[in-house]
Amino acid sequence: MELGVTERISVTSTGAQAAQRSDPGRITPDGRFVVFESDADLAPTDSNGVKDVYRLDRQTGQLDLVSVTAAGVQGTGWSYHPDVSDDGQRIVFTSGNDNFVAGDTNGSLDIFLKDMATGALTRVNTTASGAQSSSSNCTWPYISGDGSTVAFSSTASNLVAGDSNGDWDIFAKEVATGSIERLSVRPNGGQADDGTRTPMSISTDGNLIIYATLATNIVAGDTNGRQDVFLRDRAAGTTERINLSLTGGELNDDSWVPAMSGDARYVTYTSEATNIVTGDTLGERQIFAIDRFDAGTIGNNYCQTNPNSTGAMSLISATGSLFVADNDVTLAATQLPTFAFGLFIVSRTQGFNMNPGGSSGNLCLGGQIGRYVGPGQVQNSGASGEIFLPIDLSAMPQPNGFEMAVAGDTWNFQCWHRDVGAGTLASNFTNGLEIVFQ
Ligand SMILES: [Ca+2]
Ligand SMILES: [Ca+2]
Ligand SMILES: [Ca+2]
Ligand SMILES: [Ca+2]
Repeated sequence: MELGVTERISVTSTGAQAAQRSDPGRITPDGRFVVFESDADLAPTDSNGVKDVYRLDRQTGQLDLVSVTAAGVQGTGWSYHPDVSDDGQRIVFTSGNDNFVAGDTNGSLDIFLKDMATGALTRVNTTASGAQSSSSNCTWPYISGDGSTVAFSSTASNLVAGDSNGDWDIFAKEVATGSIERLSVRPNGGQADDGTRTPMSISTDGNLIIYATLATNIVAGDTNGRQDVFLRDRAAGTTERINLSLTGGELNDDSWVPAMSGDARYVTYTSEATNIVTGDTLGERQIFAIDRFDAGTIGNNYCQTNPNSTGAMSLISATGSLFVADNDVTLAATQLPTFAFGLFIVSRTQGFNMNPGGSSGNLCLGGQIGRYVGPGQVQNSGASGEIFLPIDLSAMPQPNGFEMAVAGDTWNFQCWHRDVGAGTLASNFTNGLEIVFQ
């Protein structure tokens, strides 16, 4: 293993050692910019003797004081908890200073946004019309990777209409329009029955936010009395609980500190629950990860099927990843008659053709229909009555040759199989399976 090079970030503009402590910050995805807070006055423009937010450009070595107005006015109190957009140009932080913007008379912690390109310093925990938040603290800001959205926690009751729970909520502010919405709400917009505070995590485009809360009324069936992890889709107005057990049920202990990749594919969280994975007998805090696009079973079934000779319905399903780049999809046909030959068929188009060619089943594909008939692809269902086929998404069989599946494509699958009939070559079909690739 190669060790790589470690550099000290929290140094003065001239590279000298800081006189006081510095605390954790954030780094842009390209590794160029690091934002952090420091008790030490690291830059020549910083003479206030209190904690400030800094940005280091690791490419040029330039160190900038962030918690300062465009006119160079320094804060008199602490500025801390920075977060940064992916391009390093927009930085948010918490501050108790009342001299950064005109009209800051709430005597409370506010959230500020620094535009490094223009130097502008603005307050973002405001109502849609720009009024300051009531005398309640706002903390722990997070900015989306694209710099469009700032999320934070607050007990303020005046940021949106109808906030009467007297408790912590989380909010999202649109930088461009000034609009603000409460995120810790029920699907119908109703209030949560318990408070929500950070940490949380926000997707690159600002649309998806994950957070943890003890509230029991965010989703139906939350009866575990434990803190759970929720995913809010702002555009869809939906919220789902995503820390689930092996069987899709509730966890038996608390979960905290959710974090999410910018594309919202990967989520991690800490939990003491013992029913998340098999063989967990520890009962201590552990870290868990979810691949939201590798949820085991993928795709959606459609189309009517008819019972086969066993009396059961032949069924199709798929496991793996919805991401074409992963090229990880395995088709499965189950509940087939035993020791029956079968093969999978595929089309971009759905259809419905009842009892084609005298089959007992129905063809659920239309348009150009390809068949998986390559070496080893026509299989015998054996004693289990099942057939599995890993497929190559770069070579989807079609009548005129192979085609490549790409993100955004919809492909439909079905399994045709032999069945026992009255001395004839009877056959049947599974139901259909639609997969929309990402
Ligand atoms: Ca300072
Ligand atoms: Ca204030
Ligand atoms: Ca509230
Ligand atoms: Ca719960």
